[in-house]
Amino acid sequence: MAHEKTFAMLKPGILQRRVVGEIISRLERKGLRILALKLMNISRELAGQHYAEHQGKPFYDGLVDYMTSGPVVAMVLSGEHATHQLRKVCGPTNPDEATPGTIRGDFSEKTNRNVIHASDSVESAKREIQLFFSPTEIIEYEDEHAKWIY
Ligand code: 3AN
Repeated sequence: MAHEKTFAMLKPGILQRRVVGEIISRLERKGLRILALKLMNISRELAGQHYAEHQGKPFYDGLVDYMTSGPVVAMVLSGEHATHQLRKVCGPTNPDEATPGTIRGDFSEKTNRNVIHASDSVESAKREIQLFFSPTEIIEYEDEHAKWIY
């Protein structure tokens, strides 16, 4: 089994909309397991590191303004092919293309407010997890239910 860790972040506004529990439920229902979870206010520096690949793009400044505009919910998830599974549950970057039933399809209207971040590869997940969490914040534990999911 290719078990791996991945990174997700519910973006600003999510607490005010009171849909954090509903979205996390969808991730759990898919079989993803929470290993770390926290509320954070992101600094501009951290937002810049996280979105380094987008520096210089027309939407970059607005993206950093938005990501630092209120608390986010950051998490480390694990599961078989967790990065791919998480991306599928989220749906495409542009909510216009996200089908109903996906998180972005159900909870968002615009690309610049697409509700959730999900790592796009195993390598990105490793980098992002290290940016947002210290090793002691990631909790490994027995999972007696895994045999019913995998
Ligand atoms: P994803 O989050 O699906 O991996 P990326 O990495 O291409 O997508 O984009 C990162 C974030 O930048 C998106 N979640 C979105 O908030 C914002 N973004 C990407 N493309 C655009 C765009 N064309 N206009 C506005 N915001 C964008």
